[in-house]
Order: sequence, then C-alpha cells, then structure tokens
Amino acid sequence: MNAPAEFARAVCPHDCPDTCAMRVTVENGRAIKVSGDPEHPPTQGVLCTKVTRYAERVHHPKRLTQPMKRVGRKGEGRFEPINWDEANRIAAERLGEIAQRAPEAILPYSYAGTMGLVQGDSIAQRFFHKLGASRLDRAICAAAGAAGLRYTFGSSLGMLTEYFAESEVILIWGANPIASNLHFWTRAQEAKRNGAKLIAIDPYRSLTAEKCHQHIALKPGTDGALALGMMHVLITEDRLDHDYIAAHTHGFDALKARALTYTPARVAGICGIEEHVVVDLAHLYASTRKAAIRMNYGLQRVRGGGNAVRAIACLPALTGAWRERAGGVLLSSSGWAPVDTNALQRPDLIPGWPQHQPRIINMNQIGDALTHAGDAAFGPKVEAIVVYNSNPVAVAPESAKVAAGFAREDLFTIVLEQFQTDTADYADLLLPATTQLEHLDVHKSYGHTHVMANLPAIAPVGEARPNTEIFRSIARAMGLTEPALFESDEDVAAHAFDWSDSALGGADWAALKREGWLKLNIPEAPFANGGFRTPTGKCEFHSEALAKDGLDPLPDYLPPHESADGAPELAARYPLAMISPPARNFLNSTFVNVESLRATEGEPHVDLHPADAARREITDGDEVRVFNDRGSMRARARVTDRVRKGLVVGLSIWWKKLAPDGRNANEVTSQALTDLGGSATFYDCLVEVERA
Ligand SMILES: Nc1nc2c(c(=O)[nH]1)N[C@H]1C(S)=C(S)[C@@H](COP(=O)(O)OP(=O)(O)OC[C@H]3O[C@@H](n4cnc5c(=O)[nH]c(N)nc54)[C@H](O)[C@@H]3O)O[C@H]1N2
Ligand SMILES: Nc1nc2c(c(=O)[nH]1)N[C@H]1C(S)=C(S)[C@@H](COP(=O)(O)OP(=O)(O)OC[C@H]3O[C@@H](n4cnc5c(=O)[nH]c(N)nc54)[C@H](O)[C@@H]3O)O[C@H]1N2
Ligand code: SF4
Ligand SMILES: [Mo]
Repeated sequence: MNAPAEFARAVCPHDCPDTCAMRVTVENGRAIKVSGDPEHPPTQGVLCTKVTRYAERVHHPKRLTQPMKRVGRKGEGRFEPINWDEANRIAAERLGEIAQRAPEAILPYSYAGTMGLVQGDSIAQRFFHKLGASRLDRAICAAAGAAGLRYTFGSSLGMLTEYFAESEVILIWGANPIASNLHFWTRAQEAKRNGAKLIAIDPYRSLTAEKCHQHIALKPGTDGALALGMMHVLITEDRLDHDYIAAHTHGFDALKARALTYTPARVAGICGIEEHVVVDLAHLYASTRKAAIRMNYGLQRVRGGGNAVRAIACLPALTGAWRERAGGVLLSSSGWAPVDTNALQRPDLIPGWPQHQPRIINMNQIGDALTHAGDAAFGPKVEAIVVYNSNPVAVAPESAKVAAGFAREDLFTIVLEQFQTDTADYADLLLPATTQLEHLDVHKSYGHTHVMANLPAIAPVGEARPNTEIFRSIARAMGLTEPALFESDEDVAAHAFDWSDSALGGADWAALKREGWLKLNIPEAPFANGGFRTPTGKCEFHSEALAKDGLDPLPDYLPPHESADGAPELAARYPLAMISPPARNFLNSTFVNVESLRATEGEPHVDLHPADAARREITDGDEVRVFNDRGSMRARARVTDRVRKGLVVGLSIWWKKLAPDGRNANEVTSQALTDLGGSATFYDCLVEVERA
C-alpha cells in the first residue's frame, strides 16, 4: 500500500458503544478516506459500513455551510442565508429578552449526535446555566438501564469487553451487536470459535439472533420476569456461590423471597416461552464458570426496563461469575472514566445555585412540553428551544405532538446542525455545525475502557462552526462576560477528566493528545473481590436508596404500560406490540440522508408474523398502515417468522421527509416513561396494522 499523503487521527463521534479510532486521509484540505485504526485495540482496524462513508457525509453536497434564517412557514424548510453577525444578533436579542423576563422559558434540547465531551455538553451547558434556563433530562436512551446499574453496582460499570472472547457462554440480551456494537460481536465470534455457546434473548430474530446457537424469543418487556425465573431455579436447586453472596452482596434473603414467587411455570406464561427454556437457561448459566451477559439498551425501552436491568445485573453475583474475568455482565462501561462533569458543565453558574434549581424537562416528553400553555405546576410556557446534537422531530416519541410543538408560531427555535433534518425544517435560525473531522474533542466510551482525543483533520467546511464556538459567539453578542463561557476547546478538553484519578495512571491531556488514546487502569475481573460502588460497597440486591426514593427496593417484573397484562382494554383494540429498533445502515436518524446507505435499507418496512398477516389479509410486499390512537405511518409489509406472533418490527429511524408518507415509527410511540430513570418507552407500544 502506498503511504497516504497525510493522515490525521480522529475518533468516531457517534452514539455507539464502540467509539472507534479513525485514520483520516486528507488531500488538498479534503478528507478523502476514513478508516479504522489498526493500532487501537478495540477498533482493530475496522469501522462499520456507515462510518467508512464518513468522508462522504463530511463533504456531502447538502452539508449546511452558512447560517440561515427562516423565510417560509414553520416546518416548510425554506431559509435564506445570512452572515454570522446577523445570526448572532438575532439569537442574542431573542434569548436575551426572554432570559430577562422568564429564563426557564428557554429550553436547550440535545442528545448524542456527537458523544464528544467538548462538543456535547460543555460550553453549551455553561451558557444555558448562566442564563438560568430550564434543564433537560437527557433520558431518551439509556436512563433506565443506567439507574438499574446505579442502584445495583453504584455506577455504569461492568465486564471489560475484551474478555468476552474467553467466555464459555454469552447471553446476548436485548442487544443486536451486528448492527449496533460490531466490535463486541467480533469478540463474541472469537469466543464462538473457541467453543462458546451464544444465546440471543430478543423478541425478534435480529441479524445477531440468527447467528447465535439459541434464540429465546420472549415477549417484549418481560425480561425482568425471565431473570427472576432464572433466580428461582438457581435458588431452589442451590446452584449458588454462597461465599460470594456472603462477602459481596447485600439483601440476599429478601431477593430470595421475591425470586421464589417467580416459578418457571409463571415466568413461561409471562414471557410467552416454554417452561423448560427458563430452566435450561438457568442450568447452563449456573454450570458454566465463564458465563457472560452482554445486555444492551433494547431491553430497557419498556415500562419495567430499569427493574429488568437490575434483575439481570444480580445474576453474576448469585453464581459468582464475577470471579472470572470472562464472567459477569456488561451493559455500559461509561462509569469507569473519571469525567469531571462539574468542570465541563459548571452548574455553579446557575444564578442562585444551589438554592435555586431551574425546572427539569424530560426530553421524552418534549411533545407535551412544547404544547403546554404554562401554569403554576409546569412553570412558564416554553418560548425558545435551542436544539443541538439531536433531531427530535424524527427521534422523539409521539411525533405528531412534537411536530405540533415545533410548529408553534410563537416558539423561537434555533437548530445547530450539519444537515437540514426534519427538526431543522422548523428552525427560525439554522446554524451550520462542524463535523468530527473539523473540530477538537475528547471521548470516553460506553463499550470499552479507553479515553480518546479527536484532533481536527481539516478546516471547517464552508462557514460551519463547532457547537462550542457557536455558543461562545452568541454569548459574546449578548454581552455576557463570564470567563467560563469563553474557554477554548483545548482548555475545556484539558479539564474533561479528573486527571488525579488512579484510572488515568498519572496521564494528562497533553499525553492523551500525543498518544491518541489511553487505556484506563481497571482490574481485569473488576468485581472478583467485590468493590462495588454502592453505599454498602456490595452488589445491592436490596437497595435502601430505592426504598428512600419510595420505590421497590428489590428487582421485580413490571408488565409493559401497553400489553394485555398492563392495559387489557387497550390490547383489545390494538393487539400487536410494536418495536422499532435501529436499522443497521442508519445510526438513529443520522446517515438516513446518505444516499448509498439509504439505498441499502430501501424503504420503511414492517415485519409481521405470517399468522398475524393472514388474519389481516396482508401479503408480503403489501403497503400497510400501522396505527394507534396517537397516529399512523405507512410501510411495506414483510411477512416473516423473524417476528414472534403478536409482534411488529419497524426498523428505524427514518427521516420523516425521506419516507413516502412523511412519517416514521415515532408517530405511534408514546411519551410514557420507565420505572426507573425516566427513560423513553419506545418498545412499549401497541398498534394495529391494516392494508393501506
Ligand atoms: N447501526 C446502528 N448502530 C447503532 C444505532 C443505530 O441506530 N444503528 N444506535 C446506537 C444507539 S443510540 C444505541 S442506544 C444502541 C442501540 O442498540 P442496542 O443497545 O443493541 O439496542 P436496540 O438496537 O434498541 O435493541 C437491541 C435488540 O433488542 C431487541 N428488543 C426490543 N425489545 C426488547 C425487549 O423487551 N427485550 C429484549 N430482550 N430485547 C428487546 C430488539 O429487537 C433488538 O434486536 O446502538 C447504537 N448503535
Ligand atoms: N422509534 C424509535 N425512536 C428512537 C429510538 C428507537 O430505537 N426507536 N432510539 C432512541 C435512541 S436510543 C436514541 S439515542 C435517540 C437518538 O436521537 P438523536 O440523539 O437525536 O440522534 P440522531 O437522530 O442521530 O441525531 C443526531 C443529530 O446530531 C447531528 N450532529 C452530529 N454531530 C453534531 C455536532 O457536532 N454538532 C451539531 N450541532 N449537530 C451534530 C447529526 O447531524 C444528527 O442530525 O433516538 C431515540 N429514538
Ligand atoms: S458507529 Fe460505532 S462501529 Fe461504526 S465506526 Fe463509529 S464507533 Fe465504530
Ligand atoms: Mo441510544
């Protein structure tokens, strides 16, 4: 291979557990190629198909390259270019006026368009804190699982990914790594080649489930019951590690009493699987020393999601699987990195902090929030929303309400974007943001244990600016003088971690920048000798903290909000459970506008079981309408036994305007929240389907 003209090091910024290291080949100021860094151990030289095309996205002809202001109706997407001074003046005037009168009427809305700690929530948060704006509960994805882990382990901690390669059995639980965690799948295949048994627990025969030895297709939202049923077997047959339980867990007797109510027969009924499946799974799990569980977020997007994660997280402490580095459980590793959130986000800038605490709006209820007139309980009506790193009109639940909110003529909307998304169409001011190749950032990962530095490889495309610079310039135009608002990206990055933490081994920002990445110092078998970060220092089967919060201190099964168990009347009208997990070639709604990737996904589909299709006289390839009381969408039916009976799967997340009917799966999803953490319940959704 010829030596590249020049290559720069970058980090994949997307919301994906793999956080790959990238090499960027630059020619004449343009990125011409992006590839996986072969020297970075988690990346192993491989990027997913989506990001291999990153250069195509960076230099896409439809990149936003100039600030623009709206000239058409809200949502119409008609804009005219303006210069940055004009953009900053408009933003400063409107936000400044609202901030003086009713600061909480300003709402920032952001998620993980970039996972970078600098372009994510540093200067942006400081800016909104300084104004005293409403705060956003960023709970659209992982909050239920994070809460489940926090109450059980004390933080988002788990097995180290590399050691899954040595596991003898791997439960791939609510996860579809071939699509969404590719580098974990590589490890699982290594284990498979060494003789490991892979078991997928997923209502859908996903790309991953079809490659596992066994697929347990339970009803969505019933995972907590399955885990409790496994515990029942472990306890009644005494397949427990009593020493581990005595030394490193808290509340075993209480958990035992709870688990004994979940007989395999009862669990089989709840989950819609056979009784022996529960028993066999427990036997296999308990009789394997190196038994590993890879949970992922798919299982916690239902009412009982937090409890389900908590129940599953208890399993390795019962059997002592934590004693092996290839045993235990992983949902997220993000808690290992010593991020200094206070230094990044500076909550102390909030006027009157900490006595005054601006209201918090849950991002999953943005539809309700934007359509609320304001009252004593809610506080002031939202008058301005500033969206960055997110595309709520496509990704937030109950989309009709979200769109109605954004369509309000009296709402002042700023959108910072790389592309003219569904949300951008509603902007009053649309501001062009840089991509990862054009700005500086620093990253942790939720799927491995390296921290990483991203240095700009090319100059900003057009007049695009980093999020940080956009907020700095609006702050300047408002006449704000707080020095924290004007820190450079370098300085912010340098304070992103608590460098004195032993996990960083004495390194600093300069070292991280020079090396590109650093592996955190974490024991190979992190909980072999306990060391949980809970108040008791143990794995908390029973949690005083939950009891104090007025919640069930023990893990339990909670039926989905929308299910025959949870809402029989609703289930009579809408008998099908719909889930809308990610399509392989999209990343949430990112990449839907990259033609080559959209072409691979084709068009919006829904997968239906043959029996459900027959009853509705639907045949493969028919155009169908999926609907409930919240809304409807059209899609092409695929009649397939990949789905269990009673389930509908619509792989997502389509840009609404690139779908034939201008709608996507979030027309039917609900704003209801999970048991713990206030997460979204995208996969807790009853619908009916008919031929269109
Ligand atoms: N290609 C691609 N990769 C991605 C993303 C993407 O959009 N595309 N998104 C990224 C983001 S933000 C996230 S959060 C992750 C998401 O990726 P994952 O964490 O893997 O979660 P999901 O893909 O939502 O769901 C995984 C599997 O869980 C199944 N599932 C649904 N409901 C249930 C249930 O109740 N119980 C069980 N056991 N399984 C259930 C789904 O059918 C799916 O196959 O992936 C990241 N990576
Ligand atoms: N029906 C259904 N809905 C879902 C899900 C599902 O499985 N089914 N999954 C949910 C989950 S898990 C998640 S995490 C959310 C994800 O929802 P979002 O976090 O909104 O993710 P994306 O749709 O990828 O939108 C991110 C946007 O950020 C922009 N962006 C990227 N980098 C930058 C930057 O540096 N600056 C600025 N200003 N913009 C940038 C991208 O262009 C993109 O449009 O969606 C949720 N919605
Ligand atoms: S999306 Fe995930 S797998 Fe793909 S390059 Fe980025 S971090 Fe790696
Ligand atoms: Mo997510």
